[in-house]
Amino acid sequence: MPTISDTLVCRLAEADHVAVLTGAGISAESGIPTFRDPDGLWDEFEPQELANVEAFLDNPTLVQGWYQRRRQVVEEAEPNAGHRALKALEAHVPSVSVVTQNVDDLHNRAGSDAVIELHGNITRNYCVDCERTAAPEAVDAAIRNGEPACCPACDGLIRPDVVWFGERLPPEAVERADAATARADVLLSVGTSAVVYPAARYPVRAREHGAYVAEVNPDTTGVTPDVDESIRGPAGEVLPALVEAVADRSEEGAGAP
Ligand code: BJW
Repeated sequence: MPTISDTLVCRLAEADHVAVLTGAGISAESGIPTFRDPDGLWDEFEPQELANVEAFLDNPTLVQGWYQRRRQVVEEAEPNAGHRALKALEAHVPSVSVVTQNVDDLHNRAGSDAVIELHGNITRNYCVDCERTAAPEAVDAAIRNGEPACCPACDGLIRPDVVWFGERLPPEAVERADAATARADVLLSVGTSAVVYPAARYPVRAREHGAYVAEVNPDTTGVTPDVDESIRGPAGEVLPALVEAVADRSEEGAGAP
């Protein structure tokens, strides 16, 4: 098990508010590929070809099909020990916000109370023209017939509710994430390469506001030079050990005269 400092455990046990920035790495142990690792999604596909609005308008059937397959992988996946540990942290810290770049819904399914989805959610779809929500079954049926999935109400194209490059993040999510990271006593950056903005700014921003910042990742990331502590290991092992250490420390504190 990689070393976890006493400072981090103490700061978490004493924190009023913890913010956790998560990325694809936390879901890797649930069998969902990351983007930029070897064997990641973008080892096989160019993001320019699939994850932007121009690609979608050029070839909607291709892009809808790619997202439909990824949605199916996500629907079959289960939250892992890392997601569950973040839910368990709520028993020891008054307020925990999970600011996620992931679109896989696994923090919600693990039961985390305050999940802020910066890049949307692949399980939802909407019409690009009338913005009505579209049922995934409508997409599945069209793809089966080799046709672009279109809105039953206005015939507009249906797209996944995710944020592509060059698109604005949902303003309400950004507002909540800004507030959560500015008031955090501790920020954990978990399973993200921290190269995509504006999310990658949050660890730096939290530290500027006085938070203790730690990252959990087997590899170095874009924010490694800016964090107080790097724990080099998989989230599914490190986070349960970290939360157990915080629970032990909280119990010791409660028992103190
Ligand atoms: C493990 C592990 C284990 C493995 N345990 N860890 C400022 C500076 C420079 C550029 C910009 C800037 N501001 C904006 C930009 C442009 C752009 C950007 O950031 N470009 C950079 C690439 C340079 N940003 C945008 O375009 C954003 N929009 C925006 O800023 O709009 C402004 C605007 C204003 C007004 C009007 C209009 C526009 C949008 C960004 C959207 C990102 N979308 C994607 C795709 C989502 C849909 C989909 O799923 O297909 O989001 S890109 C992709 O990257 C996805 C992810 O959420 C995101 C981050 O990736 P993540 O999660 O970090 O994954 P990986 O694969 O990179 O890393 C995995 C990590 O896990 C690795 O470190 C592993 O080591 C680790 N790991 N196993 C723990 N078991």
